[in-house]
Amino acid sequence: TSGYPIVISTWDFGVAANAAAWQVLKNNGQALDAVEQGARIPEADLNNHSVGKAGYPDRDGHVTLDACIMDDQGNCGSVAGMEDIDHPISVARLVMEKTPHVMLVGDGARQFAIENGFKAQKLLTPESDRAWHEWLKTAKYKPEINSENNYKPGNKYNHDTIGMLALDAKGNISGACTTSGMAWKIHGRVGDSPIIGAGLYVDNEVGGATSTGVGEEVIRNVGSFLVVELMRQGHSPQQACEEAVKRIIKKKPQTAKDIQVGFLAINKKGEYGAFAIQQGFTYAVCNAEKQDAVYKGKSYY
Ligand code: SD4
Repeated sequence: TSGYPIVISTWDFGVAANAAAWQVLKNNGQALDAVEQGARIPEADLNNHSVGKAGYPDRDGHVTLDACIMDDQGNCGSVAGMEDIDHPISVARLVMEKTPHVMLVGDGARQFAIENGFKAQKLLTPESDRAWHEWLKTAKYKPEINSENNYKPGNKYNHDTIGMLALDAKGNISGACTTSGMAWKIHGRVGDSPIIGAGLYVDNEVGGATSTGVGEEVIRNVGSFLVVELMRQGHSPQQACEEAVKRIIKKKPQTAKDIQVGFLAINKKGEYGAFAIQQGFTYAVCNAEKQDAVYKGKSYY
């Protein structure tokens, strides 16, 4: 399978996000606009507890959001640990377009968003608040790395960070990644998702990659950059994702047994691939042929 325009996203809830991105791509729109519009869908979905509004909070009850975006020119923007703002992907884009910087964090990101017209609002929903109180009953003083990363096949909570990659009608690639991070994380913890090269990387000469799962292991291995570099060296997207997952396992075999990390990648031809440590990683693909395809990613275990 190859060709473009095309948009691919992590997890089955990527279908709805892809549909929004497709509205842009099918009308000859730019990949950058497509991934922003796509990522906004799960950010606004109150049933999704790992992205945007209604995301599960950190152990102190703060919903802190992470997102980044990267275009075909190598421009990128990112926000991390941002509170009270419901569309971090759009703030990340503004960081990219309106500032000389790549990354804004915490209060500074929030303030920048408000200065640019975003409204501060409460992101913790009653349902997420209940889940947090439930967790507090047994709370261990460290984040539960697998609490949201529930990769068991068929599990209805199989919802996670969204990473999205689009190739537009001109063959240009952009990507977006947005998340509320690990549920019950230590306040201030930042994962891979807003870090260029870790949670997302795009090189318009080669392709793009994004990741989901336990961000610490992805950061350690600069995962998405690694996938893109492997494609540059001639690997297919599928081979590149497999190689990057194996690198993570090789570095920390004991840790890797109990966690999930998945990569999703696309190259300039519109060929795509995915691979994860554990079973249960799904991804959504949307092109002119079929708009709502969901595939099971292959896995190491
Ligand atoms: C993180 N990779 O914050 C993200 C979130 C995620 O399962 O995918 N959690 O580490």
